Amino acid sequence: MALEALDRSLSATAPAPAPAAAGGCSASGCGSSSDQLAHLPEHIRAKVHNHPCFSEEAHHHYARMHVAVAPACNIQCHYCNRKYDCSNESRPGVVSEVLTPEQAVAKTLAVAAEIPQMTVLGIAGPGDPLANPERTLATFRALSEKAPDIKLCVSTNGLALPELVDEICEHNIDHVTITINCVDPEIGAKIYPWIFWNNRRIKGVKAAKILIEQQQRGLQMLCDRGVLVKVNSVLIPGVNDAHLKEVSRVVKEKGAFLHNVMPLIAEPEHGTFYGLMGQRGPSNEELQALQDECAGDMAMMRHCRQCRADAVGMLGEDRGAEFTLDKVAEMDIDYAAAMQRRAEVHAAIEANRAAQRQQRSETFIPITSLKGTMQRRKPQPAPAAAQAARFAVATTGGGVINQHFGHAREFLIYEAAAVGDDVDVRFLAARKVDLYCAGGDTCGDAEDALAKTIRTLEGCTGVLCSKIGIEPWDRLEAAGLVPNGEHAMEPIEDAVAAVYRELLAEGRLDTPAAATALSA
Ligand code: CLF
Ligand code: SF4
Repeated sequence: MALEALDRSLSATAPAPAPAAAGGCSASGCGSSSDQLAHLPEHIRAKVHNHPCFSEEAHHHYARMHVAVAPACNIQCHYCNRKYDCSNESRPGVVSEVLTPEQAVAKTLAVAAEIPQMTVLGIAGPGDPLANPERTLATFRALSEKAPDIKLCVSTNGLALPELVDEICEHNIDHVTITINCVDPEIGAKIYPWIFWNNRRIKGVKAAKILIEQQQRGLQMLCDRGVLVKVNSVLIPGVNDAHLKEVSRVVKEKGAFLHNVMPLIAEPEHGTFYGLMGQRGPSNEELQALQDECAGDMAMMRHCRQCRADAVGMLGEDRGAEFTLDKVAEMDIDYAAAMQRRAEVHAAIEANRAAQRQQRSETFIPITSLKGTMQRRKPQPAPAAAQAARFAVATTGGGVINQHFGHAREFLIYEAAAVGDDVDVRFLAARKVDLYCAGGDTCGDAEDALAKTIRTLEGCTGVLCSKIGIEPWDRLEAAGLVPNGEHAMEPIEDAVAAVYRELLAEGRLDTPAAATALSA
């Protein structure tokens, strides 16, 4: 691995500077979403602690990659065009390069050496991995021998699942995602026009009934064998939106670990049935409302990026272009040596996570003045029953605020709310934006991009980033958003709690933007 790659990953995960005084984020009230795994038994935590999809905290630190070895599919979804990747697990619109198992293994070893924080190899398309069992299982088999430190993960529509459960367990595939959009065949018939089953094409309600039965059987069998199952559901307004709470209840009862409700992506240019019929996807607010409703029944995933079937890197970034087949062929990988470096990087990441947890529990909230002079003051209790407010955060990972506003391709949305004397901070979603500033002479469309970004951040009260220019600062303020560049390299939840307290103390949460957040 190139030394600078190791340096980059280590510096990205270096412990955040510890504040100088004591007080306590927990003690002073930062209810962190990062402690979401604390209640789980040790053996489950060990399985998910470095899986960026199964653990929200892990996604700040660890990366995943997909290898596109599975071209065929055994069903048709109305939101899928076979020219594109399987949209059960990846967004439509980009075709993947289909790999042989051998090519997939070579690529995985190359990525593991170059991106040591990559911990999970997933197969998620471009068709259905279990409709291509030989290619999928051959890839997993080779990787479990050659790269035993990488977790294996597969995503499926579930039709072929029950018959393959034993092999999945044999290959140490500890994480399985099943896309379950319904448990009612009448609703299923509106989503799936046909399935291919026992060498026959079956249509309508009968097809949906078989698919649902197979999905539920497969889910139960995996849970009975201790495999962690995540259920993905595509939220299709007017089709299954009122039904997904029931789906959540049923899959939780069977033992699913996590439910990931994803928005339908349907554009006419994708050529899908829904896209051509004008079926709309949900708004951010509709998606979040449904996730909140389902959350009463089970743990929800909210940080999904609907990534490509050949995605490489941290969630939200795509480094696939660095690992095309020709580039991989030129790399000389010593995987034994790479494993040593991977272990060092993982140890550094875990030390960083431990330091952040410690900081959350021991330090007071740092407060900075809007003029930029660092000040500290004792934590001030938030008034009881104060309102919730949302904040958009620019980060490249590591769990800290470390990205320039103009370089952000996405913002993480957090909600802060006073609960008694504490401030509870929870992660809500990731929202993609166009790059506002690419540097040099490429900011020609910056005006437009900024206007779009501001629209994307609708409902937020403030924006936290490591730095921000004067012009976007003014534009954000004019749009009713509070920009803040004062918390660079601080843990996200601490910084959000600090800004929330500051605005609350100054009586600035009664702005229209804050009101929008509350009414959403
Ligand atoms: Fe890939 Fe999926 Fe495994 Fe993750 S993705 S197979 S569970 S390693 Fe993750 Fe991407 Fe969302 Fe999938 S962010 S689309 S949930
Ligand atoms: Fe497309 Fe995936 Fe559905 Fe198959 S399961 S039709 S590849 S979205």
